[in-house]
Amino acid sequence: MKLSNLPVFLLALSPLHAEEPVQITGNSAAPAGKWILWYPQPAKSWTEALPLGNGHLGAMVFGSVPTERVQFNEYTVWTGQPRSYAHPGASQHLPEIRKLLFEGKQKPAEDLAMREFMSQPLKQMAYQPCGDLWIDFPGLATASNYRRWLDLDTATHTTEYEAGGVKFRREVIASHPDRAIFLRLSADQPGKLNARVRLTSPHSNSSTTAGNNRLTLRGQVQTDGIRFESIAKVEATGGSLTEDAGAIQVTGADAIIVRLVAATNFTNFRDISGDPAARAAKLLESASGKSWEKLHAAHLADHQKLFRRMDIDLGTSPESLRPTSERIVDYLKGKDPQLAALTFQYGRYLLIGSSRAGGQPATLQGIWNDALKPAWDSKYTCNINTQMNYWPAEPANLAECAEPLYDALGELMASGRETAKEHYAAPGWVLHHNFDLWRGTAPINASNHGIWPTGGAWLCHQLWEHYLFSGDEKFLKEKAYPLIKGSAEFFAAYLIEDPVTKTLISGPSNSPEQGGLVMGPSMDHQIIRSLFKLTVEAAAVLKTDPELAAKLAEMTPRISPNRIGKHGQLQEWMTDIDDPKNTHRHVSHLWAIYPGDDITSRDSDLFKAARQSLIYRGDAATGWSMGWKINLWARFLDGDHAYLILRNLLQPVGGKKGGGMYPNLFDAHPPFQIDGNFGAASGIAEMLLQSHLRDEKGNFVLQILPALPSNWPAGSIKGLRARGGFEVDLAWKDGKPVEVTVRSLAGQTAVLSHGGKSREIKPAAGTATTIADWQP
Ligand code: FUC
Repeated sequence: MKLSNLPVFLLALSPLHAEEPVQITGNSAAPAGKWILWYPQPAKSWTEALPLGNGHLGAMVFGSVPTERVQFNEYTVWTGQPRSYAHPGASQHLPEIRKLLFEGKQKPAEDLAMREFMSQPLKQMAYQPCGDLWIDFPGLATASNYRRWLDLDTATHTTEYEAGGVKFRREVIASHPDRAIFLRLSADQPGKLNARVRLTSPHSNSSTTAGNNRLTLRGQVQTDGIRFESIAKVEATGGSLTEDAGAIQVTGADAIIVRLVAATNFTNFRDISGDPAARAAKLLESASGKSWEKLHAAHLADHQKLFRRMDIDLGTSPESLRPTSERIVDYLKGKDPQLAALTFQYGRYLLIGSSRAGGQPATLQGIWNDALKPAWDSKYTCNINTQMNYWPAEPANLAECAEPLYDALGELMASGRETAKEHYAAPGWVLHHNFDLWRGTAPINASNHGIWPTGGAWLCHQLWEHYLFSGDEKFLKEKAYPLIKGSAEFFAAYLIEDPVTKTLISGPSNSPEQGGLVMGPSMDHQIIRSLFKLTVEAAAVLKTDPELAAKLAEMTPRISPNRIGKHGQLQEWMTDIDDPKNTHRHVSHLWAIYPGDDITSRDSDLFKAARQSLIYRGDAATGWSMGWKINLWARFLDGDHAYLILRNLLQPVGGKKGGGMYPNLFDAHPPFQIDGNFGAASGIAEMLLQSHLRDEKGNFVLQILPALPSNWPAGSIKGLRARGGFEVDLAWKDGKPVEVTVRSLAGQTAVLSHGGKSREIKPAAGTATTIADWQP
């Protein structure tokens, strides 16, 4: 049957039929727990609701009375369908575009590129919401002792309130082992639960039917493309259950459990022949028949295996007991150091929720999106944003959460080969500044910023970082190296000699996302130089491809170098045209400092110039830009400046240049964009430990507390990861380390360094060395 022929119950299900909000009276106290976001009122908007996720489903829980709303996402509900975005024959115009740019004719070059070089179609597709689960609790006029909270340690959302002398409680989890969302509703007296459960979708081509204690939502995103099915199964202990007009009514129950699953026809980026109904039924079957206790225990074991790898203490105060939204408002007062620790743990929590093996990478909004037309399509922008999403993965000890990104890269290589061939007549693969579920790799939107070919090369750097952090040669050989090699092959063919400097340069490209189409933006050269170097190193580790390695080694020193300009700045472009008053959010030419290491503190002049560039760019910025600046100031070993930016990021949304936090501690571009949450988490890690430098023997230097701000004089952190396969616990007092424990996974030598002094240690693989009373 075609979907349009199905009965439509949407009118009866409309959220408008929800009852009026009830009046909340009385005060409630902070829930127990160390890693809590809590509120004494229900969420009125989406950015007040709290996120749960299992990498396949995302949920935003509102905790409202008398109608609970759980807005949910399924990870493969996107617009569009399998397709190639490459522009056949685009490469024929490449020489002319380059020629025009070399002649200084930017506008004609951009016009020609717009006509002949852009992806087909010009735009990529959008991540979509799936549905909403509603639970009406009729007859409530007032509620007291209300509170709702998210416990990051248990990944459980709880809502509590009292009404009519009865204490009600709702718990919600998004379980990874069971690939489902579970709700348990309970009361402290039997027979008191009356609830009406409904399931809707914002997609117009959707409908819900009720039967067999289940609500089944069936929908289609567009005429062709993704079809989805979601099932909510309602079970009551005591009381009775009836069905009407697409809803399930529970009357007089002691407790209720709702099991929610969802699936689509998506199999992979080239195949959408799956059967959503069969998949959803199977998911429901395996999520059924288990008690709440059993489900919750499996969920906890899975979540805590990742979450509890780390702990952090930056100081505590009574402020940490206040509702989270109030803490954000008052963070500027400097009395609430725990909010920074919570932000760190929240970044880890959000990565666990939005990016798990077998799923899709975290989008611009992680896995949480309620809009049919989300900002920037809630897709993957890879001239900073997608990369930033994964910055905490290694240092914050969640390496396996990056697996979806590595899987996506395998697909991007397939699609990117076609783009390399059609757009550049080059071997290997290339990814420009965006991709989507369909793995578009060609330049999108507009020639002045869409033509930026180093997105894939940057992501190869992250593959290499995973190898450096883990020492996992199997990963390097099987997953990383084919991608790294393919990217290096592309750039070896792509680079062109600049007629003026005779260096090898990139182009047509741009310095994201300003200055228009140019030849030779500095960021490209930093990324490509790093790519060539790491390819040579990887080939040596794997004892392979000596000819390619020799070729890259020969080309590397010919790539256009970093240059210092007339304002003492690191030049963003080939020519010295930087405007010191330019406060653009992108700080692309500082890639060399972080996340790259093309320039380090050992290159004193360039390091100084890069720092000067960051000063010119200013502190105020959008969320992700502040996230980047925290990491940069940490690399510039300036903890107080890093802290200053973190403080600005932890302001309520509304700053002139953007940024800030919503009440649910989601970061704002604005609107909500999750990269700032992840950038903040990695920035805090970078302030406490750095490991990008190596000594003359090639051992990693572990810089202990390299950028500790004066506001965190005493504290501790456990479980930070460092390059070389180390896990590090640190405790400090009066701004100085007092105890350092280094566990080694790979048995390598580590050079611990602090305050200009260093000390070599070599714990055997699987063992730890603890240094109390730090004496380098
Ligand atoms: C890039 C940025 C924008 C935004 C978008 C998703 O285009 O320049 O600020 O973050 O990605």
